Amino acid sequence: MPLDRGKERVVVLVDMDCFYVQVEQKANPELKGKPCAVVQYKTWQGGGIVAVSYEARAQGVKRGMRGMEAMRRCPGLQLAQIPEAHGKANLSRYRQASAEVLAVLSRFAVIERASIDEVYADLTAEAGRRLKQPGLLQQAVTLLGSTCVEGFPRDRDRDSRAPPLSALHREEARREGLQAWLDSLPADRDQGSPELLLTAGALMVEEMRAAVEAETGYRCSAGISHNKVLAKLSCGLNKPNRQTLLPMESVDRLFDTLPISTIRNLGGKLGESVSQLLQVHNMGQLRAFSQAQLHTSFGVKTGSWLFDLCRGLDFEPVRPRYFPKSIGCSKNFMGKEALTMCEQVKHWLLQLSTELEERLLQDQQQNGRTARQLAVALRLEEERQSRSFSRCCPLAGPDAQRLAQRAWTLIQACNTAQPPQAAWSPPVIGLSLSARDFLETSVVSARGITDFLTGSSSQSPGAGAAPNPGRVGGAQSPVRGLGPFGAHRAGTITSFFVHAPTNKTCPSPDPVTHTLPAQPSSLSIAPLTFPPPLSPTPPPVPETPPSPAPHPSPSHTPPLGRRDSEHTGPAEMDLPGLSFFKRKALARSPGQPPPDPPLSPSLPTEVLVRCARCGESTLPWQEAEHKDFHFALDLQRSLSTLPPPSPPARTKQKAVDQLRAPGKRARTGSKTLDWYFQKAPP
Ligand code: TTP
Repeated sequence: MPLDRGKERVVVLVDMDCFYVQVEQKANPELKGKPCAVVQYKTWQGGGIVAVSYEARAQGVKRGMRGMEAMRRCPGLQLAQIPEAHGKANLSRYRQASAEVLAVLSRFAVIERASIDEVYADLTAEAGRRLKQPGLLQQAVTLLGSTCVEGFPRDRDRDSRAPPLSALHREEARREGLQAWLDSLPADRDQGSPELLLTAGALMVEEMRAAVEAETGYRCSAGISHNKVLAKLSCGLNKPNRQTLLPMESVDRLFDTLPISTIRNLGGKLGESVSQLLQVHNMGQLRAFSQAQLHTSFGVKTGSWLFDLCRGLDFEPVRPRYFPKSIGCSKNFMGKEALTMCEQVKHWLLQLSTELEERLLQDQQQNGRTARQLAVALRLEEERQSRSFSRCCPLAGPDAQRLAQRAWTLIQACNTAQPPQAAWSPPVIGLSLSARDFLETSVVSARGITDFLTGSSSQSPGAGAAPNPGRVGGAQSPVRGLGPFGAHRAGTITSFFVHAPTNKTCPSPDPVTHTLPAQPSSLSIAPLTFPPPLSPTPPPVPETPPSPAPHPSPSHTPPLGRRDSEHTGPAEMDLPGLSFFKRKALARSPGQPPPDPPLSPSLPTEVLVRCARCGESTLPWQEAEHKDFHFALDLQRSLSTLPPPSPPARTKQKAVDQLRAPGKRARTGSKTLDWYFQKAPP
C-alpha cells in the first residue's frame, strides 16, 4: 500500500543536551548535577554565557547573559570557561566530544552532521527491516522508556502558558501518551504503515541514545518524524534526555500555536517576511492561504514549499555528511578592538593561521584528507556600517606563515589608507580563515603536484556534484562499510560572511574547463615579512561591551555565535554578540546600497554553488542568503504586478496593502524587507 505523501520516511534529529556544559562536567565531575554554565571570555562582566545546564535554566540563567548577572540570579552557579588559544576561543575539546558522539551514532545509520552537536539520520530502510522482525512491538512500552509522543493522548492539550508539570507528572503523562499511541497503531501490523515505521524508528533511536550515553557519558535528546523540519521541531519539545515522536496527525494542532520563527528555515528573514506580509504569527495560520495565493506572494517555488510546510510536509533529503565541509576560525574585533593598523591585521592573520594549521594537521591525521583551498574573509566598519569581503586561493599546505601571507595578499587591496599604509582603513571588525575543498590524502599524492598546487578542479565535488566514491571530500564517513557519501552543503561560516562581491564577477563555473583566475597570490607567495608571533602580544583584547548601534548593547546581549544548522558549529565563529547576519540587517537601512564593493574575481569556481534560478554563482555559505534574495525579488515582483492574495482577515489585507502602496511603508518600521530590495536583480 503506498504511504501517504510526505509520510514515507523516518527521519531523526539527535541533539546533545546543553552540550558544552556536559563536556565541562565530564572534564570536571564535581560540576555534575549542579547549576552550571559555560562562558566565553571572562574579561568583561564574567564573560558571555553560551551554554546553560538545565539546573541553572530552572533558576533563570539564560544563554547570552553575562556571567556576573547570571551569578546574581543563581548564586550557586558554577561557571566553566571555554579555553583560549591564539587569543581566541578554542573549541577543540567540544569538537573532540562531538567526534566521539558521531562515531557512535554513525554505527547505526548514515548521518548528516548538522552542527557541532546535532545530527540527522534517515532511518527509513532500517526501520522497515525492523518491522519485519516478529514481536517487535511487544516490549515497546518498556523499550520506549524515554519516548514522548506529541499529541497523545489525543485530548491532552499542549498549553505553553500552563505551569510546568512536576517531573513525576511529566513521566505519567509521557507513559499515558505512549500507551495511547501504541494502542492506536494498526492491529494488522501492516508493514507499510507510516505510524509503525515511526515507532520502529523510535525504538532504534532509544538504542542509539543509550549507546551514546554508555560510550561517551553524554546525554542527548531526539526528534523522530517524517522529515527534517518535524524531526528538528520535535527534538526540542521534551528536552533534556527525552526523545519525541511527532506523528503527522499531531502536526496541525501543534502548528496552531507554534510561532513561525521556530520552524527550521523560517527563523530568519524569510520567516519574518512571511509573518509581515501575510500578517500571520503561527504556522497554522498559513494553512488559510491557498497555494495560488502563496505563489502570488512568494513565487512558485517558495510558495509551494510554504504550502506544504504548514501542513507538516518537507522533502529535503538527509544528506550524508560526516566531516565538516570546511575548517575555519575567525575573530571579531568589536568597538575599540577594531584593527586599524596593518601590523595588527597581519598579527591576527597569523594567529588564525596558526590555529588553522593545527586543525588542518589534526584533520589530516585523523581523517586522511587535505584541504585544497583557503578562503579569507574580513568585515570592515565604515561609517558605522559593516561591509564584508571574501577571497580564496589554492592552498598548498597548512603552514601557518604561508597561510597568513596568502591571506594578507588576498585582502590587502581592501586597505584604503593612504601610503605609506602603516594604517589600515576602514577598521577591520572581523577576520576569518577557512580551509575547504578537501581531497583524500592518498589521492593528493597520486595526482600531479602542479594539479594540486593550482587547485585544478577535475576531481572537485563542487556544490551539488555527484558523490564520488574515490574521494573523502567533506562528507565521507570513516566507517567505510557505509559506502560513499556525497557532499552537498556549505561549511562553517554562514553567519559571518555574507554578500561577498566576488560572486558577481567570477568566471564561468565550469568545473572541468575552469582554470584559476590570474591572481598573484594563487601561485606565488608575496614577499612579505610577517612579524614573529607577538607573544605575549597581541595586545590583550579585553572583551569590552559592544559599541553602540549597529551593534547590540550589552544589556540585551543575544546568544553568542548563533548556530546555523547547516554549518559546523555554533560558537566556532567566535562571535561575541549578534550573529553577523543580524548585525548586517541592523546596519543597513533602506536606500543604502548593498555593502559589497565590486572587487576582482578570485574564487576558483569549483567551490561555487550555481543558482538554478539565475545561474549566478555564490559561495556555498552564501547559498541560503542568495535563496532569500530570490524570495525577496519574487516578493517584490508580486507586489508590483500581481493581485493581492486574499488573506482571510481584514487586518491582513490592510497590512498587505500597506506593503504594496508605492511610497508607503508598512508600520512594521525597521522590520520591513526594504533593505533587501536595494540589491539589483541578477
Ligand atoms: P545548542 O544545541 O543550541 O544548545 P545546548 O546544547 O547548549 O542546549 P540544548 O540542550 O538546549 O540543546 O548549542 C550547542 C552548543 O553550542 C552549546 O552548548 C554552546 C554552543 N553555542 C554557542 O557557543 N553559541 C550559541 O549561540 C549557541 C546557540 C550555541
